[in-house]
Amino acid sequence: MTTPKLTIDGHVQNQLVLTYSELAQFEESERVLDVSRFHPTRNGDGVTLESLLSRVIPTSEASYLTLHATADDFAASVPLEPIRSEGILVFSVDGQPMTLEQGGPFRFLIRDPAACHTDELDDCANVKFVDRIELTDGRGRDTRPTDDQEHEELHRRQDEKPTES
Ligand SMILES: Nc1nc2c(c(=O)[nH]1)N[C@H]1C(S)=C(S)[C@@H](COP(=O)(O)O)O[C@H]1N2
Ligand SMILES: [Mo]
Repeated sequence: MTTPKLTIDGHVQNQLVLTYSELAQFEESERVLDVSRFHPTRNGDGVTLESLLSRVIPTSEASYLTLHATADDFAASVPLEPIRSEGILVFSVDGQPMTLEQGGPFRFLIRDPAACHTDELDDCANVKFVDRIELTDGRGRDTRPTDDQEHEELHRRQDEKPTES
């Protein structure tokens, strides 16, 4: 099996490719332990979005954070400024790499998301299986549902195929 990698690219000074073991070596102050404190139904440990951004250094053109999940062809694009202090990248559960069933190997989380499709920073932007974080000039790819019906359909599809969703 190949080692899962997370690419951070787009409008950045230094593109970066990270693995679980590299993320596990981040400084204590960059870590976010036990995300169930923010989301009772979710768990695991991560690092702050800010710690990732400080390594890639977004350029002045970067205004959106576009999160890509190749595994199920899902994407969400959120404005960079408000997400900076709110974003977490979860990569570990119980000291082990986060599994696909848990939404891993990498999962984006917003500390305090709005209800689904009520805001740009909503629960639907908590992208699972993220393999690429792209800094974009304006809004990038976004496949999030835009109304209740689309949202229900997406969740129905995920429930039918739990390991792929
Ligand atoms: N890759 C991927 N991430 C995704 C989705 C998806 O279909 N694919 N659904 C989103 C939606 S609509 C919601 S509400 C949350 C649900 O997260 P949960 O399963 O942890 O409750 O994940 C989001 N992240
Ligand atoms: Mo959602």
